[in-house]
Amino acid sequence: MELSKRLEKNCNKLIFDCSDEELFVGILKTIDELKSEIKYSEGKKKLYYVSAEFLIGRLMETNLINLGIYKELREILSEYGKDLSHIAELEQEPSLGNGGLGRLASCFLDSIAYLKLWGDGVGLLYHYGLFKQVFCDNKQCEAINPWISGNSVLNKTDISYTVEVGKYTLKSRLYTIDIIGKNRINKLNLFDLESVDEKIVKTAADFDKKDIEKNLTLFLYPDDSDEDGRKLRLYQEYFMVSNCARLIIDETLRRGGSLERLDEYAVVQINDTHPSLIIPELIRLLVKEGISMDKAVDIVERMCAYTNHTILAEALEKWNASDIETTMPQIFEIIKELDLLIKKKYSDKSLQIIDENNLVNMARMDIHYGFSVNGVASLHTNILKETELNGFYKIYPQKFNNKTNGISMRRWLSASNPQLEEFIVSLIGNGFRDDYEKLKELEKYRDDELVLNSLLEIKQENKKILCEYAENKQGIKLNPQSVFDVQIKRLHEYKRQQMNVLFLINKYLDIKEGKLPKRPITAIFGAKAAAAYTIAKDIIHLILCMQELINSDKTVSEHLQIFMVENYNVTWAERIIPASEISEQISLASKEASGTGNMKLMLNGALTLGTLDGANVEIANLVGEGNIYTFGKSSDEVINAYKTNSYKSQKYYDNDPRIKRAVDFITSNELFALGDKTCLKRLKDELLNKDYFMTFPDFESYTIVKEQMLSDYENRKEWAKMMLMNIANAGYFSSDRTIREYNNSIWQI
Ligand code: 26V
Repeated sequence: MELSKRLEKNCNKLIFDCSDEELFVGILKTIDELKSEIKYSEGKKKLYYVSAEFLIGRLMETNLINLGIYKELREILSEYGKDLSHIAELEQEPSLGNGGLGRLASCFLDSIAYLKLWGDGVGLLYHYGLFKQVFCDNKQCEAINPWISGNSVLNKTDISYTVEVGKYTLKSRLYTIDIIGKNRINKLNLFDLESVDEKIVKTAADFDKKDIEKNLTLFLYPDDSDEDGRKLRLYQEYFMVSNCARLIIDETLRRGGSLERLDEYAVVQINDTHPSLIIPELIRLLVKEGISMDKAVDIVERMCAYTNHTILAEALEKWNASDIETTMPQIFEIIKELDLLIKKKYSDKSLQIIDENNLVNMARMDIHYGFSVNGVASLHTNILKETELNGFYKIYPQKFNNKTNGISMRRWLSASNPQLEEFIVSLIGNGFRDDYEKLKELEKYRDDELVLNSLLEIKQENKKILCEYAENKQGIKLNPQSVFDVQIKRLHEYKRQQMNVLFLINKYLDIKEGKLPKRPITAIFGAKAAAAYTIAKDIIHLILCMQELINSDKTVSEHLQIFMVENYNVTWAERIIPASEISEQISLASKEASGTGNMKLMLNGALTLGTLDGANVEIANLVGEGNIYTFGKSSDEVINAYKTNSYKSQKYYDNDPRIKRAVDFITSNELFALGDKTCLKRLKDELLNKDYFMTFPDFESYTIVKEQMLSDYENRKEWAKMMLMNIANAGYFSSDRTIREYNNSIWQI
């Protein structure tokens, strides 16, 4: 049936007469119909991608793209004066993730389905997910984020398991979200607790942490600064993997597979350590089915692969053995046995699962009892092999491999920047959709003035769209003629948003002294800080105070604006990224495992201002030195500085007047008048006495390179050429490439 007729049938009305809400429902029905017409076969081996987070974003537009009707529908609607992107705005964004790790999992699900591989995601259905960020008195406050009500992407299934854990008997319920690929539909399986009770939540995160039978699937990453909070997280992790293990076993048996050869039917990708308990749980279930312990260990070892996403010690999960013992004794017995086998074999204490402090090291269990360990960018994998996990690399060199992250081009180009995609198609055809490295063909237009001008025009259009969106959402008027300089990512000291603010403070003071930038600058931030992460919240406070100071000072705001978006999420990212011009990737070298925002921004024609960290290194290699702005200490220098404990921040403060001037301003009367003295003083003290992530040593080179970039921006033709080179070389970062690599070398489905 013709698409417009089908839509009218599903809306029960002529398109012209429909409201956006009616069209929204009609489009969902149309998607459901088309989905049900897709025929595909399953296969023998299936992938289970287990993850605590899936930051899926809205689904309508990517579903339409993957069904191949996005463009047609957009055109039909616009004939009737309707705007598909306005209609898509009606979808409530699911709140099931936090940052890069969760967004990566979602890009992977998209590519797995697009490449027609049989692989599902498995996680939890958090009713309130991560908190909603609201700004009050220039601070981040956390509010609950009820996203499920009326959400139509969730399908309730009749699958339910009874999970016995310690003194509890918990009943689960499986909900699924369809992941539409090219002629294939996979699922995101989200387990909920049947007895969960939203009513126990009073305000934001104020709820009884001990009431596991009611709270288990309410929040993602509940505060773990006390024992009850830690136990709740443990229960969540166990609930997730116990359900997943049951699902794997049931699905395998249903298609006639045998548990003795489970590894031929299922492969499990453990996304960071949150799902690591799947290893002892699968072993426990197999033993329960009559398989010997040795055999069960062997089967599970051939099924499980682990991805490491960080080297930050505080983010590598270690659980108190006594907490595991009291909350889940059956699992603890198995972990103890697994640990004993290792202790018998190796005397090296750094290899033990249960260490001398009686902590259970989840990553160590994954490495010993899985067949693959991968890092997420080449520098990161090398650091794992050479330093952090060197002891493991020595005994299992064959297990280690790199899988440089990728992004879904359907979402980060087709859906979020259709103007750019259409322009690319007009230049090189659409063959790149099956192999994004073909974007390289764009390089032949590097001296074509018409093409370069069009790139600048598309960017300008996208900047205007963002300005409108920002004004509607937050009532702020941005200047589309200014340079859009963007830092969007979780707030963490290692990502160094504080370095960016120190630069902006100096810029503010320069302007006050009459030193004006050639062109106005708009600094855009998007970031949530973990609720209990004090210094990260102080950095947000500083950004918001500076935003207020500047925006209420007309003489400055003509030249410099700061805009921090409230509740940064996938939907915001989809608006900001196409409009970005400078991509701030300024983590302390060695600390950012990969980054994926860096890839999205380059694909959309922003130029990277970055340290040689994570995937920035690979971006630099691909685009070549002339098309990226790098600065700062190398990862070797940083690793060495930590080893020798040689860094003292005070010295830099004393010797560099620009550092002193910016840092002192944090506690100036101007900012004290707008902010909280305690927070601002604490932040200044932290920088002066600690600065653990070495902001000061990189500050001078950051300032020089950023100024160079701002001055180069004025040569519009050369800038456009660099934009083109970035877009043309972004194809390597397609998650289709990453998934092909995972499948070829790890999953083999
Ligand atoms: C988590 C936590 C939680 C407790 C407070 C400190 C802290 C610090 C870092 C983390 C991150 C956990 C893992 C993670 O999200 N890693 C990100 O994974 C992305 C996808 O591979 C990658 O692009 C990012 O570089 C990496 O930070």
